Amino acid sequence: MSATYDAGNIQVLKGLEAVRKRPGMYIGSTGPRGLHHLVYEVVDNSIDEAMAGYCDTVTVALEKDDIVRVEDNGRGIPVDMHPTEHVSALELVLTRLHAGGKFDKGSYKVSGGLHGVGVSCVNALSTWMEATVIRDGHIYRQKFEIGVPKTKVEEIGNSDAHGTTIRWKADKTIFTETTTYDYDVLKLRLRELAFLNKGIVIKFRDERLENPKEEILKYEGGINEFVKDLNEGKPVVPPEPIYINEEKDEVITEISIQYNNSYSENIHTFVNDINTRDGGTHLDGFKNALTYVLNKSLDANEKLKKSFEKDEKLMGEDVRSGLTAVISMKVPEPEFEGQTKEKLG
Ligand code: 0RA
Repeated sequence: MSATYDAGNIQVLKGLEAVRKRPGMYIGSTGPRGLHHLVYEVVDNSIDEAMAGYCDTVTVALEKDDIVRVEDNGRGIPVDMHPTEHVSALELVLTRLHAGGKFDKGSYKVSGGLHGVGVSCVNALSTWMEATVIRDGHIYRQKFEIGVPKTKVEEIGNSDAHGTTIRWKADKTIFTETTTYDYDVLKLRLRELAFLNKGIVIKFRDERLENPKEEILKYEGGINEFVKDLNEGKPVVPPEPIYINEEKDEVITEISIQYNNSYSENIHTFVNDINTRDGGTHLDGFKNALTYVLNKSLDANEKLKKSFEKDEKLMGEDVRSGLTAVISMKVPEPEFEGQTKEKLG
């Protein structure tokens, strides 16, 4: 590593220091939620690479000693020197706040979403991190401690494969409550990601066990399978969920709906794979459209109209009773609102 502390270098150290000083600001908490969030941050990058069409498999492994490994078979983070920053692209991604692979404009990379802070924050909050990149016939590695590079990018071998592997150990002095990952908590989110990104293969491994276990999360049916899973065990209409997939003005909208025999409303909305728990314009639009469309078709159905009073209309609550729906949108630059940034503006 260069021993000269130029302005850029000092900025990086200041950035890392800010993250370590107020970790909650970046990852929400330093409790178990924040700890698990580290995994989501790193996995997000590999999912983006998959969604861009460059990889099909992401492996998440819980190793002994509270170490996590996230591996993908994508292009590999570039290791060449950045023309003006005088460090490798890999080092930039791993040390600069908000340099999280946002090279390709026009991708649906999460920006300003719930945390969405990038792998550099995970690096800053880790006792150590190790990045391995395979590309252009070579295997490269760089090591870090609490976010600071401990080696340059080193060529450590040859391979004709390609991909990126990030390993890290969360810092016990930051995550004072626990640094042990809960398999079931992580599985829930990884499964959700597999539903939301159909066809992607997520291999989830627990290598802490005497006999390591591996589960493969893969849903060719995408959010349709999500809805079927939510309706599991209940009588449903129609037998297969109704599926809508539209792209307009660079916004992709995917909707899957199916009724069950309950009276409850069960709508899950996502923007760029982030659960918009507080809803937003997409949910409002969907609800209005559903009520409008069903009233339209009621209007056009003389037979059905007989069981209604004159001018009687279906209310929103009526058409959503027993409804299970998943709405997943991909938006280039979404604006999130509210306390927890879980509402789409
Ligand atoms: C920007 C450019 C290129 C790859 C990536 C980002 C990339 C980032 C991550 C993070 C985890 N896995 C990743 N895989 C790829 C490649 C640009 C090129 O090769 O032309």
